[in-house]
Amino acid sequence: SAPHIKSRCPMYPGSETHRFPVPDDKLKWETKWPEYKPVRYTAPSVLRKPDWADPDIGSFSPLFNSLDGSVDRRSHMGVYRVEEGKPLNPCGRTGLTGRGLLGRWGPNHAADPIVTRWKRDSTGQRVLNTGSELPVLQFVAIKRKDCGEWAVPGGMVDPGELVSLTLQREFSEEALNSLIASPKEREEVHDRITQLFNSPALQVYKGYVDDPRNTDNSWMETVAVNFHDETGGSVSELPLQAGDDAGQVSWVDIDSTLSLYASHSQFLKTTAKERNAHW
Ligand code: RP5
Ligand code: MG
Ligand code: MG
Repeated sequence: SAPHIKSRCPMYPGSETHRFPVPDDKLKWETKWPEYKPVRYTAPSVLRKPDWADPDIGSFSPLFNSLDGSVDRRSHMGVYRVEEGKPLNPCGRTGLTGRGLLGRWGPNHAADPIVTRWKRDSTGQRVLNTGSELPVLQFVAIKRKDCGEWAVPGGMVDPGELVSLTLQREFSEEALNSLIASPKEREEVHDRITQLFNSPALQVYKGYVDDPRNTDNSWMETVAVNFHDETGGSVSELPLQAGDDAGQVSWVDIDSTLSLYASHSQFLKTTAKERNAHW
């Protein structure tokens, strides 16, 4: 897999903790590096033992690389190494051990719904990019409250939850604010969104996410799926409203200059290419 970069960001998010700097040639666990002295950090919010987090290793030995009760500890990247009872990041060193802000030892599974429509002018015609002469796609983006970066409205797969449900649930919570709408509104929105999320979709990515929260022992993985409103009559008309961990929500034009959270722009590149849209 490609070398992770954001997983080596100098300051660990939401903390005053500096990662031990890891150069590209020292990423791999197979590369001997006796001088490697990663910092240990697990956020107070995780140590407080919320229901979404594992206990600390020692008192607890989960079934790594398998389905552990309802918690899926298998990686999309294949079998990962476990050393001294701790799982090792499949993309190599990050400069920090422990779990940081992540709840699970090993893979932390998320799902990313990429909802798209064609950009249209006031007469309803699809807008072409003047350079590539290809139609411009737009996707529903949220501004994350934790870091202020724009992102796909993704979220964690609950234990035992089907990924198809996570995709729809997270989109509804973060981009439609289903958490506060009136029961009648909620039903209308729910019906329309259920239709879109049950229409033929395109899986654009499955695997490791280069997320700034990753550590040597805990990392994000995702399944990113594109749901496309071809005619503009479906989700395009729904009122977007930011909710949960989203501060803002907006339709955003897709192109190669997008700077997004984690490795999300990579998912959009695949989406644009697959849909024959401008990138
Ligand atoms: C990213 O974090 C995933 O791609 C997904 O978008 C997101 C899930 O975490 P939360 O939004 O729940 O913080 O790595
Ligand atoms: Mg969420
Ligand atoms: Mg989220």
